[in-house]
Amino acid sequence: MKIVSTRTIVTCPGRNFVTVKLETDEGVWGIGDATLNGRELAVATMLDEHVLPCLIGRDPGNIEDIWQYLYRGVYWRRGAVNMTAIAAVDTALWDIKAKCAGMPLYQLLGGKSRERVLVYGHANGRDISETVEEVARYQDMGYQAIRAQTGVPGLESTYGVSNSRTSYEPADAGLPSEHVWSSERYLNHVPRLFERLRSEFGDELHLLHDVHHRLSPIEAGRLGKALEPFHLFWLEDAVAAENQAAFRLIREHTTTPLAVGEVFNSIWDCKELIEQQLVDYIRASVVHAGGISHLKRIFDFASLYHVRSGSHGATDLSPVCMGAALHLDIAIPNFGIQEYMPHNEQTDDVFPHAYSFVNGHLFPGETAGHGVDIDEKLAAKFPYKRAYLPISRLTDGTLCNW
Ligand code: GCO
Ligand code: MG
Repeated sequence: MKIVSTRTIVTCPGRNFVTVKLETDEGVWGIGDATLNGRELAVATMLDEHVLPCLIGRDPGNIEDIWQYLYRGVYWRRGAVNMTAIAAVDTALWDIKAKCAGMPLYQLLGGKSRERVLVYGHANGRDISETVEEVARYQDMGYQAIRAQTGVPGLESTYGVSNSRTSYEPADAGLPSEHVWSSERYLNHVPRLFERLRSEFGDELHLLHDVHHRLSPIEAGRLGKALEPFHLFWLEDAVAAENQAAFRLIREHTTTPLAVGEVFNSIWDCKELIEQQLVDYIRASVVHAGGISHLKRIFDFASLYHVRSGSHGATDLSPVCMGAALHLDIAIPNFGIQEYMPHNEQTDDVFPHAYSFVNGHLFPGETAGHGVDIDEKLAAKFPYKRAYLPISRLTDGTLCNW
């Protein structure tokens, strides 16, 4: 079998998505997600100009060799744009292989290690009472794990919290918006939220919280310690993780479980964190960490050190990434949890998919391949719109981590 045609499809059914489609001489095709929020066309250009032309005539069955060809063969390694492009090709190749085998992808990854995939949803409120209402609403929808975020008094807006009570979407049209951040105000406020949530909802519900890389290691230690009585499932992205050793300081101060990795794109970004057991969950995703092949390598490595998976699943990752992630989630031994933010209706129409949500869990479905397709005609009706993630500044104007 040979790859005979390739293309990149950019569409914006509410937000931008980039998709790779590979077609073979036997009429089987596969698709992969190539979306990198705020830098979408960089990946599309990388694919169109540099990656996809090298695939014509290759046997799509040689997934590992094609991965190595695109990674080692180009001299310039790693990087979000590069690894997202490789991820898209890898995901499309696994889709083709599973379709040829007539099996859902998880069968090729070793079969099911569990019956269903535990997911967490997002409850956000402008203040604590609104977050409490939202957590109750998510519980009513069947969620057994809920990420809780709240607005911080004195700060006009906070990441993760929509000002309009619609579902949260950080990317802005036009140039990036700028938000003001104060770690001190945040640190004083967040423990109050979780104290209230435990008193309202009891001990059983899994509660998670995302810090979005905002704190210093010692501040993160303080937060983890303050949250210990409310036993979080995890505290996410407490600090930026370029300096992996920084997590040691957090660990020295708290037993709150730590999660990190949504901006990682390679096993080398997680190596020290995993090997030294500085985190409990690794949150890398299929689309940003080199595809099914590389993410499985990361999770297998993590399994040696009691680190479990918790893949990023925000709405800026397309349904193609979600579909592929679910096959990995159901197959690997060290699955932890999967993030799930449902896409809007238009996105679901552009990307018909086999996965389904039932009672706090996702099921990948039994369709051959990863179970997600793209309606190209419909996709063409939603042209690309430039959008950026916001910028964050301290009260004195100093730029800080988004
Ligand atoms: C999450 C993430 C998102 C990111 C977004 C950036 O945990 O889901 O932190 O909220 O901000 O995916 O592209
Ligand atoms: Mg996050």
